[in-house]
Amino acid sequence: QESTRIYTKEEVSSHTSPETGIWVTLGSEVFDVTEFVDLHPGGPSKLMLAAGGPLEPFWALYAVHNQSHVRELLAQYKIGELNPEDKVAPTVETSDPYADDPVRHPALKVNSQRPFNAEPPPELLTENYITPNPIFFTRNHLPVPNLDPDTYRLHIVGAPGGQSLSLSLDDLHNFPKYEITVTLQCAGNRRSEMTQVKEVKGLEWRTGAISTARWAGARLCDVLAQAGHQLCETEAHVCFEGLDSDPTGTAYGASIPLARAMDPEAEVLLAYEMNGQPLPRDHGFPVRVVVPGVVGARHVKWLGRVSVQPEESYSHWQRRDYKGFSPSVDWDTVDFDSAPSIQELPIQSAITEPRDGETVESGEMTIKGYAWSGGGRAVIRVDVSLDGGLTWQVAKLDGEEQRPRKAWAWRLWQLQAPVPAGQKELNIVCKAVDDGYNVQPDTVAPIWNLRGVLSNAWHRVHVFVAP
Ligand code: HEM
Ligand code: MTE
Ligand code: MO
Repeated sequence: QESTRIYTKEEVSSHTSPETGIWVTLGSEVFDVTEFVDLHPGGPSKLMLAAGGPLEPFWALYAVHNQSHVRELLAQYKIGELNPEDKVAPTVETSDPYADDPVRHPALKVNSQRPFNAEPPPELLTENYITPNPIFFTRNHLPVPNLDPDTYRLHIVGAPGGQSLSLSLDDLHNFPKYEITVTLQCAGNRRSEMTQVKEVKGLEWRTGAISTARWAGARLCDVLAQAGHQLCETEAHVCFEGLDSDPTGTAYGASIPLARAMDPEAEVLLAYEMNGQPLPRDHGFPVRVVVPGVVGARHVKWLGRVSVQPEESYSHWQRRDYKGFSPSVDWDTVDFDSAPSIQELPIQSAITEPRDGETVESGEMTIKGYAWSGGGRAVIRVDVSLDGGLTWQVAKLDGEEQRPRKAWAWRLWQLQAPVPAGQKELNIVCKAVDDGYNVQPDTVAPIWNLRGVLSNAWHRVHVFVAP
């Protein structure tokens, strides 16, 4: 018969390093998570904050842990129970760091409340070519900072021989103003389809982690030039830091290659307006980076600091996340240094109407969706099938014309088609082609990856036909 090992709080608190083993508690249970630390999807440094003590105050910040798969994972590391006499001191009443988050639109489908992550429902997403600000998808990793526009300063670290800048909002407005239409897509868009193949770690985005706005602001190349930066022969990166930070004071960060930042044709913006309005708080008020054609993760919000460095940002989100791997790589074999950070995204399209499982009337039907490709590549065609991919019809592209090599924004598309007679069910499929003739893979399994990013297989919805 097994007897449960009992530990005191003091014993637990002395296990905070790889040498002693790393222990944590949840409720009255004790866990040795030494082996898990380097595998933690949120990064080892975050997990280490809880080493030697209770997880509760930290997990209160990151509701992503309130899932059965996380509890099951933790259970594997259980080594015993806390001494019942050794009363767990009531943890310091942590005031809710999210209490000051903005009020959100009720139409948003919330994937996580704290931090806030939400997507517009598909039928609203393609209602407008420009996504209205209140329903633009939101991907936050941390509480939304509340920044005072009057005292806000953007720090630009100067080049050797140049000068560092501390720019107020007025200073930024004094640079020439550019306005461009750019689609932002999260690397995790359509992750839920990957989850159906095999579990992945990440938010369950459906087709709505993508939206389009008109962004206005100063060009990053103009601001960098004023700080003395120029394109150099050696590889260099522009690192961005947000003013949102976690309990350790670590800010959200990311970087892009200097070559893209300095290229006027790449149109990278320090944006202070979204669809003619000051940026909403959720989208980076007062200033964010907009990197056309590049994955959402590099469009750093609440921008505080810009520097040019010989290497990519050391941020967790640049180095330990937002990378793609072979389907057979798992959390115990992954080597994050072996893959490049995601920058440009592959060709993508999805059906927004009708919805999966819907019943459509016989006669004529309308199929709607979006299509977009990274790196400024234009969408040249969207093919739609009503019979699971046996035969195809070409959809009509709507929305703004795309500029060659600067196709930063999506095309919406639609197809009016007669519902094939005598069918009780339809398997509707869409796939897009960009101007490099890149196509989407037909199924998701061969592109499955442990983080569930780059999910761009043919999009399929199954509908019933009303008798
Ligand atoms: C994500 C487990 C401790 C912060 C996750 C996920 C798992 C996990 C399984 C991925 C969940 C999903 O996306 O479905 C654990 C375990 C812990 C632990 C077993 C303790 C032994 C902590 C601590 C912190 C933390 C102490 C913060 C101080 C995070 C964050 C993410 C995360 C921020 C989300 C990463 C992202 O998607 O951006 N954790 N965690 N975790 N964890 Fe933990
Ligand atoms: N910038 C900061 N400072 N903090 C963040 O959490 N999330 C990134 C990026 N910029 C993030 C950030 C990610 S992963 C995405 S997809 C986009 O912001 C989402 O931008 P949105 O919320 O305006 O749609
Ligand atoms: Mo993202």
